[in-house]
Amino acid sequence: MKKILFIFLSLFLTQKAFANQPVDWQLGFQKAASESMREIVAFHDKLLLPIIIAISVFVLFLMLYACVRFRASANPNPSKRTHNVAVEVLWTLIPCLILIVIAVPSFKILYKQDAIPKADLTIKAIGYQWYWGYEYPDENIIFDSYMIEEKDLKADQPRLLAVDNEVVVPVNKVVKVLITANDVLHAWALPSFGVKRDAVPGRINETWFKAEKVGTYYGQCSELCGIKHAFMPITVKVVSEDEYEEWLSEAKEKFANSKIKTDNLKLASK
Ligand SMILES: [Cu+2]
Repeated sequence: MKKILFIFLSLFLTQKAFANQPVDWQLGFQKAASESMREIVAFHDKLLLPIIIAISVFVLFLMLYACVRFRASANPNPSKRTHNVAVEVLWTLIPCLILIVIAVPSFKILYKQDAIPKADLTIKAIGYQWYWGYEYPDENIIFDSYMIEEKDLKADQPRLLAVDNEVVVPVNKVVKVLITANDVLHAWALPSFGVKRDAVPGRINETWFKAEKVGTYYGQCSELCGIKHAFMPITVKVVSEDEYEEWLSEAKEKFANSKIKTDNLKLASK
């Protein structure tokens, strides 16, 4: 009994805060943490997957049927038929109809993601070779976010995903993300929020998310951007509003230095 209690307690105690990252042998999507991602997952699971399975099964059945029904031994004199109007109309029309059935809900989700609701806060992500820089323009916070090397990882930090300075955002708030790059194309992607946008030098792309659960979420640069493309992960920490305020006041002090440094650099390069 004691043992069971111990196992139960240890299971309970080791449960970490909600974290989303790829897991071994994962087949599907990461768990959704925003409405937008929930819709994407539902679209995939309830519409795309059944259609794909139905088409695959149907084609497999046709192939097996043709192999057996029209085998050489049963058909010593092969048929000379080359056209069948009815079949040709059907195999053009049915795929068109299937595409329309897929397109309607797909466009609905796309347009919903495209319209940014009134933002509660704005962050700017800048892709560099090979790390991400972040700005909170309204709070005057600027910092860089580097991947933590494998030898420096702490116990709860996932390899190739954890960074030194995480993006921190409050839960249940609309976060607008401005995305750009300084050198080559990068892409800011966070699977749990259903967010992926190219970071293009000289241009600012926009996206948004509203995280519904407190936790740590991991993403990666999703545009081949050079030799260390795999080593510029994205970590977003979603916290309660109080914790966010606390972080803000700390961050304003912690990153004040780097702001001055960047400003000096800008001045020096002029
Ligand atoms: Cu990149």
